[in-house]
Amino acid sequence: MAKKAKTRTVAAQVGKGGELHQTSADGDRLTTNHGVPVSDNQNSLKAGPRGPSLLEDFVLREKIQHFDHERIPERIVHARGSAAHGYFELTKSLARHTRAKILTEVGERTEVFVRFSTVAGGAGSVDTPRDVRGFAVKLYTKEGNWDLVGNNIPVFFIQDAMKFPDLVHAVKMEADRGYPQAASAHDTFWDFVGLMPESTHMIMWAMSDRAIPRSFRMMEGFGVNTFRLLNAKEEATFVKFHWRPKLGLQSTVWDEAVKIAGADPDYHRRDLFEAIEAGSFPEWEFGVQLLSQAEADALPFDILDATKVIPEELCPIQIVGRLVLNRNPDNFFAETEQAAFLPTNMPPGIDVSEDPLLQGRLFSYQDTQLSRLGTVNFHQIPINSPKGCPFHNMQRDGKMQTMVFTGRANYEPNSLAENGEEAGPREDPKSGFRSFARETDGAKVRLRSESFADHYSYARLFFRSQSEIEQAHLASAIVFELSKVSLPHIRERVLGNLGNVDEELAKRVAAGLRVALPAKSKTAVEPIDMKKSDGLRLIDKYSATLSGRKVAILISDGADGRSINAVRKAVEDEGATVQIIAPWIGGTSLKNGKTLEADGQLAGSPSCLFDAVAIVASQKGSEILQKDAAAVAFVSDAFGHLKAIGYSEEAWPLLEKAGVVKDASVIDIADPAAFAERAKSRQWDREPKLRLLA
Ligand code: HDE
Repeated sequence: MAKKAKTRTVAAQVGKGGELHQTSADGDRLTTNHGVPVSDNQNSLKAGPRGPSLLEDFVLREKIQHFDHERIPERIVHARGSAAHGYFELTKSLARHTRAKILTEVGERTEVFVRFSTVAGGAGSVDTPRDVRGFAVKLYTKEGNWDLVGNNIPVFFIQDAMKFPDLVHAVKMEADRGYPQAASAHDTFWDFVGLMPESTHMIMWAMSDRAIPRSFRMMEGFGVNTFRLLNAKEEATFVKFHWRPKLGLQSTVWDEAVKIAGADPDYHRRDLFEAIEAGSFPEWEFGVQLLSQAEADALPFDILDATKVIPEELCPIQIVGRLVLNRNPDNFFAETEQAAFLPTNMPPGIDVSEDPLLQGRLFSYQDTQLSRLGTVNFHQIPINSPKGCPFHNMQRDGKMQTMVFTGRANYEPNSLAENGEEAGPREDPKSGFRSFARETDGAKVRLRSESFADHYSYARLFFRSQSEIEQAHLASAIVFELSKVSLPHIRERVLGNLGNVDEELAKRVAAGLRVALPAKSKTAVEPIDMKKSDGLRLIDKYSATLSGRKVAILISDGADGRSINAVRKAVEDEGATVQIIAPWIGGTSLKNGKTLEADGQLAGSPSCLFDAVAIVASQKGSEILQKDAAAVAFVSDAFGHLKAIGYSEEAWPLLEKAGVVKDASVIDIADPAAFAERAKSRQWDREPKLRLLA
């Protein structure tokens, strides 16, 4: 009997966002893109069974041609990224400052799409290079999309958009050799940096552990540029936007980041996807720093200068909302790849400032979509369309026009309605977007304002505000990067600039490189000493928690199942997920004769992929593990990456072979709760004993 054909209509496949959804289960019959049923999807049309293929074969040609064009140009920066859907909810109204509904309607949930990214690497590059991370949020508000396209570092390398192409050329693969991929540790980047002292503050952040995050879920986000809020009376307030992760901040250590890159190039992508699949939804608080014009004028820097932060001590961050990511994209290409974030997307009540970096961004993002997505109609791609409200205007036609506009009126004003009035949408002076009526004066000039001239005070503030271990990481990161620079004069120039930040820092870096310390470089403005800001630290912001973290239990044949379960329970109770790692994926024979399947095979699951590890082995099992370099490295890396290591007594010889020295985070799992407690943090005081830091 013939199978009953599915009768799903196109309408039934329309998704929430208006997009056409199709799963491979839709429809029983394979067709061409134009609906012609296909009789054979295995063989091309040939002149005889062994003959050449025929040009006539439109089925083959259509299939291959579509495939040939599957890729679109990757983003020129931020090409490597991962995204998720979720919602934003306002918890405190900012009605005094803005008329934007998204910031005044408390409790309303607004759909969002958030894309995290690295900056320098290509779309296929690894997730854990030392790099800034993008934190781009598209909020589908009732008054149009609001794209808050930020980073995980609150400042930027340059002050004026004019320098952006130079910066990006310098950091990307070098022009002649096409490498290094996704790395700032090379001549051209540090050449640019040395010649552009305004980048020094950002360099401090980029060389700090912020640039090697543990997870997208454990990063802060910043709008970076200064924006304005506008209230109903057209009064303006300067605003800086912040996202703060509920899981706390956390980074990797550099050696760990390097090893993760090999062990799992998709480390952050997988982490985000798996967390959401498991129902562990990442969440951020949404905060604002608000400043009046007078308060901005009183700052020791220009609020339009994106190379400066406003220390929290000067202007506290008010938490006014939250962001939750609770749904993975259905299709990476359709959503994550085609998402187009535009800093020009702002609802009425939010406006830009004159920050010359932001001003350039207002052009660039719209423009780049034309080469990436190929048409002015990219706003019709479902991920980019407003979902919180309709959109209407008289723009028509263009490549890939998917809308069928009806009626004669495609211009405004017109009088084509039946009653002789105007047909179609009209401007709304009251609720429409209005720019802040800022007075402008002065001559048209190509100048950098004098108020942008201090390039070192904030770099100094940042460095001096860091804890000892963070300063050591920062100095060591610069040593690492400059060690990859081959031209001595480039290193020298950077060292000369560092002298203006902090003489001690410059000395430490020079000593780490074993080169002579040059004289300080000349400055446009003598840096000043500012009051230290604890808010600029990172490690202090780590939460001691296992929530959202991963613990590995490495087991051997003959391991005690009760011990394994006790460790598992102790860390799971604290919110961690557990993976059993063993030399064999198929099954390890436990002491009680039962078999336990592993979640990961040892050689493919090194300890760098976990936040803490426990080794539960029998004596014999431990002897076998000691002969396996992967097992020894599993332990020695966990130790080197300052992680808690739990061990069964029989496993101790393996730890010894791996060079483990007992400290507060090396714990006998006879006390699983103690292990779970230590697993919540890193053992920072171990580091100076096992790593040469600058
Ligand atoms: Fe971007 N940036 N950018 N940028 N940027 C792009 O837009 C640009 C800057 C940021 O997940 C591009 O759609 C200029 C600062 C993120 O799709 C491009 C300048 C900040 C993303 C572009 C800056 C950012 C981008 C490339 C200096 C933090 C990824 C593809 C004036 C506030 C968005 C695209 C996503 C992407 C231009 C500086 C963040 C070329 C000209 C500062 C998170 O248009």
